Amino acid sequence: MTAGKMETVTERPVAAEGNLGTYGDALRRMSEAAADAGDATTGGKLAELAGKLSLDIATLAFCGHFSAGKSTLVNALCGAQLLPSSPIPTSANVVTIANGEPAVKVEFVGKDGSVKEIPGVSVDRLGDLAVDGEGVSSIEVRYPIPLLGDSLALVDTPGVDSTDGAHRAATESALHLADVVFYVTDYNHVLSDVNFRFLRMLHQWGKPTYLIVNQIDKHRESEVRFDAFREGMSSALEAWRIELAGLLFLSMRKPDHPLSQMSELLRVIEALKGEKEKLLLHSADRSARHLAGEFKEGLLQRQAERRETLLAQAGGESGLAELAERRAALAVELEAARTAGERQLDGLKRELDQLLGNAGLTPAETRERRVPY
Ligand SMILES: Nc1nc2c(ncn2[C@@H]2O[C@H](COP(=O)(O)OP(=O)(O)O)[C@@H](O)[C@H]2O)c(=O)[nH]1
Ligand SMILES: [Mg+2]
Repeated sequence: MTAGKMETVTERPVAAEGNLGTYGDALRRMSEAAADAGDATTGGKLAELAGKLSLDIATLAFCGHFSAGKSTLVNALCGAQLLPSSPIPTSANVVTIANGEPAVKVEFVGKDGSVKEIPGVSVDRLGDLAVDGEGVSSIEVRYPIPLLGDSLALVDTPGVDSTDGAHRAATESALHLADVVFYVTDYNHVLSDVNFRFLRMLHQWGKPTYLIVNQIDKHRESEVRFDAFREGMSSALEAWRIELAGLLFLSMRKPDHPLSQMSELLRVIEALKGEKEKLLLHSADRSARHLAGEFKEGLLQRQAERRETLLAQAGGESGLAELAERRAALAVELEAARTAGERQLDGLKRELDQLLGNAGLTPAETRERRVPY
């Protein structure tokens, strides 16, 4: 694949048919069915998916190593310094940005697990919260960003290599809900295993993924020819069996660097905007199938657990074998008793026939004394 030959995600076939409304209804029915069958977790996730579909906005998530330049890129796309950017790990939270009048909605989880909103946060204070938002569960920002229109939202995530479990979990759940992923890597770290493992996982999820090699200003043609570098990347992607929706090179530091493809990225985002409905259906369909798989796994697990419980009640495998033996022995006994009973009955019948057959031999006076019917 070459950077110049760019296809948009939606040039690929989309599995889902129908429109957002009918698909949303189907997801809600699936959610109820899962909850009724005792799987509240999957039921909740399906309901969340239906809720996301009804928002009618496609989300483009930016993920990758910390310091790859994700926040710098998201700021550039927004045309404003909304997010903190620095060489040390900064973004501690998943931040969602949509077009609109400037506003910030911050939610945090209290010690008792309840979700509360922090009122009156201004866009200028966003940086502090995104960096040091202990307990902050979600940050949603609105800002006038014509590029997004009312079709798209951008999501900035902490690094995929974050050592904080909560950040990793937040990143993962943001990626689950993302319709398209832009995986950003620093030019110097392109070939790291973490990148390929992550890209492979996104591919397996069926998530349309664009790979952005940022900091291309660090490239030195005297060290390695750009063509050779790109070839090396293509081979590695092939070896890992990763299919990308596209590959782009950028420099946030030097926007007019000859290798930078910012205008191409903007063209891709414009194209995605026009394909919003297809994107939403595609990812809802993928996620629904994934959740159906999880539901099935859960069901099998619960059945296995029930079997274990019943088995324990029966005294384990040996108890079960004993019970089976005893059942077989009883069946034999029952059969024997039945046969003996039948044999006895036959004997009685024969005796009776004999008695009645002998009736002709009864003396005449006895016969005459019989009461007529
Ligand atoms: N040389 C160079 N540095 C960059 C580029 N993009 C971002 N940086 C710097 O890399 C550091 C990390 O950027 P940031 O956006 O915070 O990365 P994030 O952790 O992925 O969000 C900052 O100091 C940026 O100024 C680039 O294209 N070239
Ligand atoms: Mg960041």
